[in-house]
Amino acid sequence: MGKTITEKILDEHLVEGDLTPGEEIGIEIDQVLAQDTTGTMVWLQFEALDLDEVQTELAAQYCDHQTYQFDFKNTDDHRFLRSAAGTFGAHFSRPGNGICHNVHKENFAAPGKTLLGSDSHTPTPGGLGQLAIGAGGLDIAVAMGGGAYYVEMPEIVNIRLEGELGEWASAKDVILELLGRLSVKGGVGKVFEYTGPGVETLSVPERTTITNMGTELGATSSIFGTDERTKEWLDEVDRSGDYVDLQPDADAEYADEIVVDLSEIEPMIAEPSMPDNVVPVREAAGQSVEQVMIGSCTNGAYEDILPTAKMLEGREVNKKTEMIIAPASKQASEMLAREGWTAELMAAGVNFSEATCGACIGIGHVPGSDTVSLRTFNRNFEGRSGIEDDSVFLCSPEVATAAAIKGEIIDPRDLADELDDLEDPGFELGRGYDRQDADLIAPDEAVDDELVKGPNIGDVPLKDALEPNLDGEVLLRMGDNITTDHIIPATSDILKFRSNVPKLSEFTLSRVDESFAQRALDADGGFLVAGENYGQGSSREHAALCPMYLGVEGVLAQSFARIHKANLFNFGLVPLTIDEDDYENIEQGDNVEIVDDVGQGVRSGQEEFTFRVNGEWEGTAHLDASEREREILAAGGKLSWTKQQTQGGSGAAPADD
Ligand code: MIC
Ligand code: SF4
Repeated sequence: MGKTITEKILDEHLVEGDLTPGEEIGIEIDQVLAQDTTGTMVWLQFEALDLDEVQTELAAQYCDHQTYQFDFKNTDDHRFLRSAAGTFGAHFSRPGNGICHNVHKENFAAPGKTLLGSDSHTPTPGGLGQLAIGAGGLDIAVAMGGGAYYVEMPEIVNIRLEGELGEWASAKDVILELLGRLSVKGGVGKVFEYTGPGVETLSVPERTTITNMGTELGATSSIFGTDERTKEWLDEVDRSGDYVDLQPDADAEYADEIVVDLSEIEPMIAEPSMPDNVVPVREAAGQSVEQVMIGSCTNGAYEDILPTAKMLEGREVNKKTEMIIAPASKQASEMLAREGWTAELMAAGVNFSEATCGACIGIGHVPGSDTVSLRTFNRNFEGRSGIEDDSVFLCSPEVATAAAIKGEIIDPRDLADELDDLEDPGFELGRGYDRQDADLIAPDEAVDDELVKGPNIGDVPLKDALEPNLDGEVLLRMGDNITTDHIIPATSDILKFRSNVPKLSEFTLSRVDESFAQRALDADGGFLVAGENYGQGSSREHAALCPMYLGVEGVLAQSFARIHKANLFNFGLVPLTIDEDDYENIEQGDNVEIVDDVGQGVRSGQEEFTFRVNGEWEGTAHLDASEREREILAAGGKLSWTKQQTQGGSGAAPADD
């Protein structure tokens, strides 16, 4: 039987299991990446595992999320990260050099290789044929130590692209269209593989916009094959030697096929406050816009900013709108500056930010009260921009720029009718990419050889082995699609504590209920209850680590997002699924007792557990876990388990051992 692109790469990297969807597989990881707000935990855990040298072909540590260093704690984190990269053998990208996914794409991403990253948008370089997966920091630390990465073998879905994008339609509209069709949980347990005649009409930066935002579908990863367009990109970034041919076999079998006719795609927009809240721009037209932002790992590349520059040439940003461009990499800023576009854009009324994630997680450029902000980003979860009740729309650079010119949401095709000299800027691949040597420190150029820890950098908390009895209060009952931004927000006032779990824990679920952290501590144990897709969004393991620190023992939810569920296992919290009726009947404050011996049940492979609520009624909860995940739970988390394994001779042992 023929193979898909994903199966070909997985086959080459498989160290455990077989490629049966739904079964756990272990794969060898070639490259890893970490960013500043997850990276500190990665290296603290690397250290706690007694590992002393990176074992993967390549590891890269980026400083990209909080580059403004509002607080010495951020600066200390960056200083620590440089020292860790130097000490253990990773590349270091300095604060301001750009967003991990973009700098990685420009400098290191390679077709056919596996990449694991402590950021949920790690699948970005799937656009050039790399199989890239986001994971929690502890999984990154273990992979960097040479351990395999374990994941449920996904179903491979063929997204067949036909036709060619029409005027004013862009790659962002393609992924928004898919989000509208499939929803934020439509990709859970899946890899989306893009095939068909439409693929060759898209260049690598357009493809990476699509693969980047596959994360919003909940997908394990998204990938394109390689072709002349991949060669063209690798030539531009001076890495043509990294090219390998990657195409699905003609008789490859897919679990499903979704056809997208590119010629029918029109400008789309995601309305507040979910990325799948998608409508054609014309349906949202007329709303006044106070802020427009171009940037983020989705649409902050040189190729995303160029259309804006062309549209604004000889024009001005509307007087009632503020427009900010945050290039995704310093490379993009530099190219725009060299070509004179920066000056043009400034003259048109645009402000530039440094190359950072920043505003995407509420750091800077927080929208005003009751105002509309249009962003080319990938997430618009409520409050993520830094203000509660925000009104953030997601769209392409063309749609965002049209709104900046008009001062209100407008389909760029309609704006082009109004202004007869406005033309579709089209797509143009950047020329003159140059390796960012000044801001990248290679392992052999390291300037540190020991860890430097500021006073805010704490230890990694550990949990005891799993108790036989789980019994406690429902500390919080939540609805569907609770994001990791709800569990541990990422705004600057909170982000500075990512290396200090006791302090960070005080903010746990504060966006849902301010009293939560104190109540959890007082209750000395208990449960969280949620609806569908609990923990969607970020890879931040703090969303499991902090509840664990506060004494939460388990989560009862209708379903879980992939990375968050893995993080719950990694920190010893039991993720149990319950059906809708039981979910409806449980109330906050109820007492839940797992009737079975959990410690023994987890170890012995038991899948169904009876739980009793207030001693009055009983329900059934399911534990969907591999043998390895059960061992991890029983040990109280992956750190303790890996140490036990390493002492016993496996665990973080090299994948090819
Ligand atoms: C995000 O987009 O939510 C983040 C901030 O990049 C996170 C990582 C983090 O929380 O540090 C992600 O996507 O994994
Ligand atoms: Fe940064 Fe936003 Fe991309 Fe996350 S989604 S990596 S915060 S730009």
